[in-house]
Amino acid sequence: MIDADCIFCKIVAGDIPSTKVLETERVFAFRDLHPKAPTHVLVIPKDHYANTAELADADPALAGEVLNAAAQVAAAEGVAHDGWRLLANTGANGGQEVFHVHFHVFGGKRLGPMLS
Ligand code: IU
Repeated sequence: MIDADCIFCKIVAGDIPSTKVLETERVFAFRDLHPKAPTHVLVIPKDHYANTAELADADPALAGEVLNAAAQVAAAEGVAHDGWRLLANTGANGGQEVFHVHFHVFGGKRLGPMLS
């Protein structure tokens, strides 16, 4: 399921360019345009779900695939050993700005207790 107005759906389709880091049958990962750490990758399901709750409710197996892909990204980026952060802002109060569910993979530096 694709949302024609969604920017991340357009990235998955290749209609908007991105720097791809990993792709599986149902998951896509690309570099964040405005990185907040040396490694900053967004991991998303190709199908459109607005947020983490929608994804988990509709397709828990896919949520697991996204989590697995995030760990693969961390390993491929060389940050798995020193540690990394997985973050999914959810909803307006959670700081979510793009309403296609995405998981941020941060790494490559010592992260503080919270990213503001
Ligand atoms: P948020 O969790 O919804 O706040 O994060 C959205 C992220 O998507 C943010 O870090 C942006 O820099 C990033 N991003 C991007 O990488 N490419 C885009 O075309 C757009 C946003 I729009």
